[in-house]
Amino acid sequence: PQAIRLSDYRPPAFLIDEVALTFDLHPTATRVTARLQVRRNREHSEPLRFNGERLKPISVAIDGRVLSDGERTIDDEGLTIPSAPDAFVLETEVEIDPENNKALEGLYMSGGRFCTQCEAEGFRKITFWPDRPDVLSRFTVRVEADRSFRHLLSNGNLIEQGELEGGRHYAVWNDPFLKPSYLFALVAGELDVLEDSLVTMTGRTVELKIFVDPGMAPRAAYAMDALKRSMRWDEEAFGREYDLDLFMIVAVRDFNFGAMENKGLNIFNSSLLLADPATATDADFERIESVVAHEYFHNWTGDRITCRDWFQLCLKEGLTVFRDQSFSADMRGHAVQRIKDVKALRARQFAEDQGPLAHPVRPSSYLKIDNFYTATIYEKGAEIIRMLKILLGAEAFRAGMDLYFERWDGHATTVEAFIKCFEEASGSDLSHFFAWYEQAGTPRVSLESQYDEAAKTLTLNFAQETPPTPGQPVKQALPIPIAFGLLDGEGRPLRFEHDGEPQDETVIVLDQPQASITLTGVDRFPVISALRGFSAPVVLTTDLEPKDKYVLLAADPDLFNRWEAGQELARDLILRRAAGSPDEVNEERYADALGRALSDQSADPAFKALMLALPSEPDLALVMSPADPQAIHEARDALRTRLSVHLESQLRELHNGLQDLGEFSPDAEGAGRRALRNAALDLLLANPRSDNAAYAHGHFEAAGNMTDAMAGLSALMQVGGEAFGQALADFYERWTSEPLVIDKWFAVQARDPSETAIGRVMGLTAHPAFDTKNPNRLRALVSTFANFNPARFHDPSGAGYRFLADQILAVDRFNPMIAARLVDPLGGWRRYKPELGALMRAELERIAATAGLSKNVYELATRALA
Ligand code: HT7
Ligand code: ZN
Repeated sequence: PQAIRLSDYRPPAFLIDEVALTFDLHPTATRVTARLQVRRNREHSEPLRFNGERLKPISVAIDGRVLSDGERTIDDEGLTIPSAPDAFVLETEVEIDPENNKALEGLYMSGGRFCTQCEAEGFRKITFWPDRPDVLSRFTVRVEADRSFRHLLSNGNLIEQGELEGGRHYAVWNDPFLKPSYLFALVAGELDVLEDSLVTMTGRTVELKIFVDPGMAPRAAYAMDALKRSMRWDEEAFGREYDLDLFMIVAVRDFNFGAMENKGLNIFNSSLLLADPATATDADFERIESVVAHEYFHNWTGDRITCRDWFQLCLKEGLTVFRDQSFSADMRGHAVQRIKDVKALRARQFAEDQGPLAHPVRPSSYLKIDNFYTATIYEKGAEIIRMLKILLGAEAFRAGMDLYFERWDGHATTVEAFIKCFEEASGSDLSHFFAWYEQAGTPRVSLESQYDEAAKTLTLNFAQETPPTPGQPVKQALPIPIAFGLLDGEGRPLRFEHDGEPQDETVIVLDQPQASITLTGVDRFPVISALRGFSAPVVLTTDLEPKDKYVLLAADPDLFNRWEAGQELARDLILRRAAGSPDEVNEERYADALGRALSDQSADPAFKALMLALPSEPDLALVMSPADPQAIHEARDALRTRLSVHLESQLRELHNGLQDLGEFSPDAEGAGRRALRNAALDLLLANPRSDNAAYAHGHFEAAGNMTDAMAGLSALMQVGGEAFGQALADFYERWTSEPLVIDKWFAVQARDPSETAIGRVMGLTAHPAFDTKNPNRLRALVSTFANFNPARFHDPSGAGYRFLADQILAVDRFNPMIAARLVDPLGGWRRYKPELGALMRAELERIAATAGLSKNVYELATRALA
């Protein structure tokens, strides 16, 4: 297959100003008629080539005249008209089969309803079109269907509706805003609707509608609340007002991704929209809030201003993740949110950067763009925006954003054009900063310090280096903002002077391979708190000793670094154990320090819950070379047991004292208390006391909400045996008719690290409720197993790898996008013990050698092997 390169970008040969689409909906034979106002873009004599896949052509006409076979050709990839006029009306009619579309791209059916997913290249499966984001058009859409499909929805405003003969009806929608084809959406079906409204900053009333499965409207209340808060926040934080008079969201159960920002008609995976305390956990509520915000924020960063080409994907995704993270921080607390965001970044993006699939935030070539919806584009893309704000300051950052909105509204643009707005608004030269978009890999920053007691000076010596990544053997130094402050040995903030200015905290920009700075007026021996708030996406190593880290853990006013110090101490203890030399003295010391952190009455419970969780096994695997997942699992478990025994009475007190007394509230405060209580339970269960099974069972039985029920089930998983088996059976019976809860039932079993679990996971693929065609169900079992159960996925027998490869090959036959997303856990094979790495590699080779593989899986499997 042919790679697509950024350097080959050419403006579109033809533009479409207006389009009128008519959908005559039938599950297996839908007719799509398109009437396009086409014009040649600038002077050239190229033929017209429009994309089109899996379309059954019925007719093609120009200015009312049907073209003969000789005047146009249609192949697997689209329509070619060798000699087209400069401006004309193109009319096409095609037939498509939504019912049998299991790739879930284009127009397909989910739960008996029609719905669409067009990003990135799904529109070409609906009609002939130049399916690229820089062709912006005004859409009018007529939808006709049997009356049993009660709601007929598309983008924009409803301008007409009525009845037709033969039990059918229709609706006509017009979207006044220019948009690319990937933002097109259509939904038709029997749905319930939750309605509300919001008065915008200029006093306009916007109708808000959330469409869900019949009977589910009450479960959309939290999403509606999150939507209204997001709309208000975007007005206040960025001055952005919603533009149409109607904003709709539809929930569907079969969806390849989380959600989609189609103009005025967002489509959501139901798992990211429906929630009530009985069926959803706090983590679900939190995720719903952030994804509702994310998709809403795309209205300006994605829809009103879109990407010129798919290489610019981070222009909308990185920026919108930054916006949703900022919103969540305002809703739920800045420190806790930052810790969660960094945990996710390290787990997904740092891992990606260390493996064969590492790529720049703005890549320069791809085979299938679907494979580039990665943590690098999204999460590292957001980190770049965050650094931009740190470097320029909040005011200049906002001025740059304002200029971007003003200059590029209604256009498809590039990352260069975006950065230029900040250069102009701030008067800074950001040419060096641009390397963050073009260079892959996670910079390693080291910091060594020397304190001169007589002179009261502190010298900080920094060095940076980025390891090579595929295709980029040589790296340049990047501008890295490092926020830092000082504490004294007692944990009191220590003032210092930098460039003659007295400071509590400052930011320096490290833009050379090495740099040295000297602080003056440092009165006492300092403990350095560096990279505060994780001011840059780098791996920092310092010459801090454990005693310094204990100071930070106890007292750093920067809560991110307080948490980070605890993680580093725990990580080193686990790695010592994994290497066979446990440091029992420091383990006790760590347990004491953790105990003190837990008894700090002024600390937020959500923060304490994060302090209580040890680094995850996949995170530990990233810092062990070569990685030995079994040794990590055992060592981590052993430290947990020690902590559990040491902190037993405190953990029980927390567990007993934090019970929900009043009504359930999904807000940050209620969720924080439950998080701490359940983290205490989780750690308690690491103590092999015989009465713990009953304790966990008591928690499970008493649970009044899904957060506590799942915590109870996970605790019973640690107990295993009959206690876990019975709880699983009861849980299944109680929730059989709730697909989103049954997904959790599959996921908890997929996480079970006990030795018999692998057989159970394989057996679950034959369970009547398992359905590979439903991405949520598949992810719940297969993806959870491969990503969150390292002890069993990396089973020395290779059975875990074989299982994953079998699933990839089976799913690839009907849903390549989802199959490709499963390849990643095998991709890191070089980082593991040679005997494991060889088994992983063998499975990748088996996949790559399979005939008829999709481009999606082929690209990832071959890149992983290269
Ligand atoms: N912009 C959306 C991306 C998306 C997507 C991409 C490929 C295949 C299916 C998809 N569904 C949604 C989601 C977002 O980032 O907001
Ligand atoms: Zn997005």
